[in-house]
Amino acid sequence: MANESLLSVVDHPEVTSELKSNAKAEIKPEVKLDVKFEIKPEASPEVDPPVNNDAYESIHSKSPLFYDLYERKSELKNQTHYCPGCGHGVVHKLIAEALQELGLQDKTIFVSPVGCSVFAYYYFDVGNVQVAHGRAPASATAIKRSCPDKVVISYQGDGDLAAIGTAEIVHAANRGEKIAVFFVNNGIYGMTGGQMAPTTLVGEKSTTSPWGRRPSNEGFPLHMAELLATLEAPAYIERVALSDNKNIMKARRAIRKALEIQRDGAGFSFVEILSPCPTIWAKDPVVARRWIGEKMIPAFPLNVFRDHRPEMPAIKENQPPQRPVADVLGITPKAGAPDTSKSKHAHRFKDVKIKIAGFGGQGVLLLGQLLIEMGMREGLEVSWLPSYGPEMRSGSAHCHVCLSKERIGSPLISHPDVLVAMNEYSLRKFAHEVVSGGVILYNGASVPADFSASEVQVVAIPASEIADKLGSTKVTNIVMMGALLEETECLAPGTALSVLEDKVKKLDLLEIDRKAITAGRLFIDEQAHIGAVSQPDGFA
Ligand SMILES: Cc1ncc(C[n+]2csc(CCOP(=O)(O)OP(=O)(O)O)c2C)c(N)n1
Ligand code: SF4
Repeated sequence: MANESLLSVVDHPEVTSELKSNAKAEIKPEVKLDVKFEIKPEASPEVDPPVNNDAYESIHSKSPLFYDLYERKSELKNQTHYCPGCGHGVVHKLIAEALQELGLQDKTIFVSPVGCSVFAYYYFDVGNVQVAHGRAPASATAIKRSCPDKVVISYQGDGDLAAIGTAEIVHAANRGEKIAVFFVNNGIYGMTGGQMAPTTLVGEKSTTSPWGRRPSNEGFPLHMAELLATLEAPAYIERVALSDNKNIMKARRAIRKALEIQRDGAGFSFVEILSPCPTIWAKDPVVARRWIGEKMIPAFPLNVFRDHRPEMPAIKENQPPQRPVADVLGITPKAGAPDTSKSKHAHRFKDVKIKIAGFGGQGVLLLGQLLIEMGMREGLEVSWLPSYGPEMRSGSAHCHVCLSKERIGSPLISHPDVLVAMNEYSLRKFAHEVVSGGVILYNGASVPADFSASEVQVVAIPASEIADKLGSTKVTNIVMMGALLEETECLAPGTALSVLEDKVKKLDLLEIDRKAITAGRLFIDEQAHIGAVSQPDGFA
């Protein structure tokens, strides 16, 4: 009976003729007769025997490289966003398994592209960076060069890699960047609804080639593996396919090999994976896989195009100077300036995340820059991420400042410890982001009557007024800096003064800046905290 139902599945009109004949060949009538289920005497022969799940060992489980839950949408916590039968899911699984087998999870940084795989960071429990369309090899280059001990993966579709990002992939390969590129070639733009890609086959229809791709008009398909194989630097280039289980196993080996090459520091690897897109191809997932074998592989032959470590000529002369950057740029500290090599300030925090927000022209970005300069002089890791609109003045502007004793993973701050709100708009806009136990320093005579923030200490500082009295509204941001230093003790006021002395060339303005820092500090010493809560541990 079980075999009869199998045969009826095989006879389903959507199952291909080859699969049907293979399956039917395997399901011989005598096999049907030989099948003996352990049916207990009392069970009806019309009913399938109960399945004892405990009798089976589950050998297929989600790789620990994937998150337990995918925190994208509540209804998608246990499944990916990919369409049924999409090749991206298979490639993700192969990459996860290879990283796990090689023990590289904690060393991996995955660069995801623009395309259907843009959300790879919801799945892979590794370091993740999502980058602009086509730029993954350039970003991967920067990441690998700054973190040479990491395993950096550039994961890209064919629209991403072979259209908008053609230049980036060619130059990264030509430089022999020690990254692994996984190029998922489904011959179409999947995410945007099926426009022609450089890899679309001759005659293949797409929304932008409704009569089929014509070489006379759209050119021939681009063979990226072959193209890159003309370069000297790449260490490994292979094209594989997800057309059937045998080829999937070959894809598995190729992905693993590319990662091994990077682990061993051997050079640039590139694995092109012919992959199904059942949705845009308007094909059943089984038919889509078969189509890869029938149509794509003849046009994109599977092959190992390169498998050797490139020979890099050792050039002794013209080596770049191996000296500290400050030396090379001629910006070594002047005599009497603070010793930048070690911390002058006993920091009580591990890291402090500060968001400074206001209007353009209020010195919002400059305040952030001054803080990171101070942080550097105190031996901290620092980052500064500006964000501002197209308006030169009066548009909204903010910046993210991280000061840390450890390397900073991302300069982006979603939940600051401190918000410096230079105006009411910024106070209302960003207050909810501040962590519980954090501080808001607000440039205003008092906090607006209808404003409330729970679990956060809000301090109103009339910084603009103080600055006016000191002789220049321009130093409002420096008054706020003084308040910030006094309130949080994140950096030493002495460092602030030395940075200002180096940066401010006009002596009269420098004098006002000095007074502004002092005024901001004094105000904090004398002001009343509103809604004060106890300070979080480790954060002054
Ligand atoms: C600069 C820029 N240009 C165009 C787009 C629109 N866009 C988003 S995804 C995509 C194509 C993705 O196709 P592919 O790389 O083949 O990936 P797939 O979705 O098939 O996996 C395009 C053109 C964009 N987001 N950004
Ligand atoms: S549109 Fe195609 S590539 Fe995108 S998720 Fe669906 S099947 Fe995959």
